[in-house]
Amino acid sequence: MRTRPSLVPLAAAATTALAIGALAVPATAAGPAGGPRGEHSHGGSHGHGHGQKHAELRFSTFNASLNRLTAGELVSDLSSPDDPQAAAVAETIQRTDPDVLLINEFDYVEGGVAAELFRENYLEVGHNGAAPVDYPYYFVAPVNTGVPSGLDLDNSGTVEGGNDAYGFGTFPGQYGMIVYSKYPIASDDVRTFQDFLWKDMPGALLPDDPATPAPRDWYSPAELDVFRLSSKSHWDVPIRVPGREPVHFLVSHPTPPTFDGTEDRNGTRNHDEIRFWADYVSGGRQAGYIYDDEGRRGGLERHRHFVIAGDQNADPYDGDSVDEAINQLLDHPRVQDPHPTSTGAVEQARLQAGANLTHTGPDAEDTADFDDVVGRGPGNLRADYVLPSRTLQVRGAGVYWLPTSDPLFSRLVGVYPFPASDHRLVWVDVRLRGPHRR
Ligand SMILES: [Ca+2]
Ligand SMILES: [Ca+2]
Ligand SMILES: [Ca+2]
Ligand SMILES: [Ca+2]
Repeated sequence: MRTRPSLVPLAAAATTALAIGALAVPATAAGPAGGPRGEHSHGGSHGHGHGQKHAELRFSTFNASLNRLTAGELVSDLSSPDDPQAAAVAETIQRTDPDVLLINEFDYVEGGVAAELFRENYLEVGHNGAAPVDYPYYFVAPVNTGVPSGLDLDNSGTVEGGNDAYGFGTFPGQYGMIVYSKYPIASDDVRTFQDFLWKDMPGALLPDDPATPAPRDWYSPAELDVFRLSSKSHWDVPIRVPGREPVHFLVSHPTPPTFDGTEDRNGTRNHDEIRFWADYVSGGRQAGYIYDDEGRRGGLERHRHFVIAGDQNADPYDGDSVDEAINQLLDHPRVQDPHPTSTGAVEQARLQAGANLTHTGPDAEDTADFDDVVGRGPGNLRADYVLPSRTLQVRGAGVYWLPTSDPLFSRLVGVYPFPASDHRLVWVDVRLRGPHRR
């Protein structure tokens, strides 16, 4: 374990304090007093910053399975510090110590109630010798999962249940997401894309009902008039790093490309949910069709720093996603892929065998431990991504998939049924150059 030198000059810290006072915090965000910390240590291999010339940040994504079966259950579980799964998730976060973290599958609760309970009762409490971790800032907002559409979206003949919601879920907010940050969030500049309509994406892969001759008609015109592209939401959350240009944390959780029929309505939606960020970071005309929930049009300006994060539910080689779905990001000229790996994924692919034996993608890059029985599950996949813009210098990357020989394996990683999640935390360290670099 290495200690990272302080990243924040004193003068910049003072600026930060002013910025906190200026935060017009919407109901969806919170920013109590307290700037970025000074020194802290990281669990993984980690480069050093260089005094005050560079800032180095660890960005992470973690599908933490902090979703529950009913509304209110997550708040109930997080209200006391003794939920073993939440504790394993928190310890995983503490041992990897991200500066900016997206958690997928964290039920949305109004007023940040679940966000604050998890922070106070789990993240700020050390687990099994891991140091507590402090996130003075978070952003959370409503999602489409579990919100009834009132339409028969799965063409079952009745309007009911998770498949007829705007995104699959059995109550509003199930499988939501949250961003935690050690650095201030530019709350006024956050953009959300919960309401963006799929039909408004040019060339959308609208699914076809194979039983009719008309093309792309799985959804009726009336359904397409309200059908939202994002199965949860897409958020552009700008992170303020003192003395640097902000880093736009672009987060989402595209729907799994499964649980459908030959029309592949979820596979095509997954593809276009991923395409949304590809177009967004292209900017200019390519992003001209995009509008946010406040009606502002367009994508990201050129030369902006960004980090795309989330469970994209798409592996570049294996699994059920539409071919090329994730390559829209991996091959994007403004995006770099640090190829995070682990030794645990290699070991589990060998031990679990089954579908893993026919995979063409590298086992070392897997991030999710799915069912391996051939014909029943896809095997282990690369599903979770942290993809920085080419404006950022990558200093390191990894997947927190420990090998069985690690004493923490059974408590934090394990095998099905998992102690924390079927997904692994992915981290990427990036360096932001100082403003006066020659
Ligand atoms: Ca239905
Ligand atoms: Ca048709
Ligand atoms: Ca597996
Ligand atoms: Ca694999």
